[in-house]
Amino acid sequence: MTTSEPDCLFCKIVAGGVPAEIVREGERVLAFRDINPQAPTHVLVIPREHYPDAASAARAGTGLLDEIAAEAHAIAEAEDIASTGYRLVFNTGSGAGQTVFHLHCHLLGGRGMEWPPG
Ligand code: IU
Repeated sequence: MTTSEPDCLFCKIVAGGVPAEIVREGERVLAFRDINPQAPTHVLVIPREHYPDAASAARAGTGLLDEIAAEAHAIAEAEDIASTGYRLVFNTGSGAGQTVFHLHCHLLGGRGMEWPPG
């Protein structure tokens, strides 16, 4: 495992080289607003270390997915959407719409959600 990838956009956000509207900063995770929001609240929660996707972090036994879910819930509470409900999405693989290959969890809320998702 490498902790940072030179060409990874989200590693650059972690390093402060690419601007982002930071919502919360933890020791191992960082949360910032998505630049192309799909809901009134659309925040990305990412690990500071580079993992290409959720499965690779899970395989490595990092505990990061627990931390990301807890962080997302704390943000949902702060944005007052926890009680109405919110959605967490880990797009995994290009066929599922993953475009940035640094593990990230989409936290979406503040509007009604449909199922199945598009
Ligand atoms: P995806 O699950 O890999 O498709 O999500 C990547 C997200 O990263 C997507 O929603 C983009 O709008 C978002 N994003 C961003 O917030 N800041 C950026 O500089 C870039 C993409 I490039």
